[in-house]
Parts: sequence; structure tokens; C-alpha cells
Amino acid sequence: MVAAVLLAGLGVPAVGGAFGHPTSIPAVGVARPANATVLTINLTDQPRFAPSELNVSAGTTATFHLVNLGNYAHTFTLLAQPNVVLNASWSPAQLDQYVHQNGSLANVTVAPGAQQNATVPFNASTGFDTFEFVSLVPYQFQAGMSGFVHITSSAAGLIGSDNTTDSYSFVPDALVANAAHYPFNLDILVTNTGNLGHTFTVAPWSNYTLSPANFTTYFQAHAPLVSVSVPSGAGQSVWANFTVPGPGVYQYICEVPGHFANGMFGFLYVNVAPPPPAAAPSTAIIQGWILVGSGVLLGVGITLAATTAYLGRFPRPPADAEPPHA
Ligand SMILES: [Cu+2]
Repeated sequence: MVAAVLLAGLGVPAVGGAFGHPTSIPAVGVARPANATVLTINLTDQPRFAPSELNVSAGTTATFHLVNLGNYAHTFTLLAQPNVVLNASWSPAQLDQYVHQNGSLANVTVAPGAQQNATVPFNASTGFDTFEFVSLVPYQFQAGMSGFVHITSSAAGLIGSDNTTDSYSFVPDALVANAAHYPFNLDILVTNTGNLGHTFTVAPWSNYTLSPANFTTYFQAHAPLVSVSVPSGAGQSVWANFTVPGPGVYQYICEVPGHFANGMFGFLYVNVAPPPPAAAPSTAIIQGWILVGSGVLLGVGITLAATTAYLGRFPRPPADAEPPHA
């Protein structure tokens, strides 16, 4: 019934490189950056950073080459706290207080006409983070002197595969992804083993169970993490490339009318233990017949109890209240 496939580099095709994600074991958490890059930022009296948006690959030591083109001093102050956007209406004192309390990765004053370097290592675990930089000279940030360093990452990606069938099922119907950092990229190669076309559509909320009656409305209000069409015809395949925001259990379904209602769904377990491995599909069918015909047998009773306990866990009944977000 449930066959879990571990995505972390096991049993997956060696095709990731062409899609921007390496097939090697993710290098998440590497403490020592391996690469170096130099990025020039001009500081102007407008006052602006130019450019104000920069990309740095995770696992890189970035040297920011700061060139003050103006007649006023500016600072390049790179915030230590990722993924924050400071409020431009803050006073200079409030901005100073924030930096004092939360720290900075770099805090360099560049005199008029001067040049200076600031070197900052971004280890692999910063992948997908964004760090804001500002000038702390009073009223420069407030006048628009800020920018962002975006940490790109391919190393944090995981890769895996799934299949669709004409019997309205995903095989496997349980995928396991264990990541060391969130969010992370996940690429699933979905291959059609039958003739019918399908979709591979992943719910955006973790720990939320869709129902055939509500999924259309739900996806209109909450865009799926990904929804790709699996072309009809055996052997056809499509990549589902998406970003997983956090841990939890994400349901994936086929949106073709009637398919989900016929059982075409599965669950993606992100840093959550999947259900225990079940018997092979043929065995599961046999058990079903035994249950009908010989329900009094002790061994079957145990099987029934186990099955009931299992079904009580997944899938969960549809929840009325909004589930907790990941
Ligand atoms: Cu389908």
C-alpha cells in the first residue's frame, strides 16, 4: 500500500545536472566555504547602492568591493539576521538599535571617494536566505539606501522520482525527503507508466489532507507548491521542480477529474517518519479477500487491528479549521 522511497540520493536517476541540481549528496551544512567571488557595489550620494540586488552562491566567500562615488560618507552594513526587511520609516536611532541588537555580517564606513573591501563567508546552510544591507549614516537608509544579497543554492536540492498508472495511483504513494535546511528545492521526475494523462500537484500546506470535494476550491485559494501535467502515453515524463518551505507531510494528488476520488494521491514526508513499510501490493489484495471471507481468524484480526490503526493515521480526515503552517 505504501512504499516509501528515500530521496536523499538513493535510487534516483543520474540526470539532475542538466536541471540545475546535482545528484550528489546535498552539501548542506558545510562549514567551510569553498569558493570565492568579488562583487563591486558603488555607493552614491543619491543615496543608493548600485547594484542594490546581488546574488551569491551558498558556500561562497564573497568580497564586496565598495566604491564610494560621492562626496558623503556611507556605510555598507550587512545585517546578520536573514530574511528580514527593515522598516524604512524607522528613525536613525531605531535603525542603530536594531543593528546593535541583531548584529551585522559586515559594517564598513567608506569615506568620500574611497574604496574598501568587506569579506563575508556564506556557508551552505545560508542557501535561499536573503540578507539586507543598509547605510547607517543618518537618513541615507530612510532615503532609499539599502539593498539585498540573495543566497542562491543548488546544493540544497533533493531529487527523486514517482510514477503514474492507469489504475489511478502514484507508485510509490509515499515520498521521503530529509533536508538539513529550509526551504529547499525538490525535483521529482514523474513518469507515466500508462496511457492516461495526469497531474502531479502538491498541496502548499503541510499536515493538511485534501478531499476530492474541496481540492479545486482549496487550490484556487492556495496555490499548490507545484502542479505539472504528466503527458499521456507510457514512458512520458515531466519534472516537478518546486521549493519545500518546511517540514511536515504534504499531500500530492492528480487533479484530472475523478482521479483523486479514485485514490490517486500520495504523501511527501519531509523530515517526518513515513508509515512503516507495508507488504507488497499483491499481499495487500490478498489480505482484503481474507478480511471478507475469514474475519474470525486470529491472524486476520491482528491484521485488521493493524490496518485500522494505520488508516487512523493517514490520511487524516479533512480538517475544518486552518491547519498549522509549516
Ligand atoms: Cu490522474
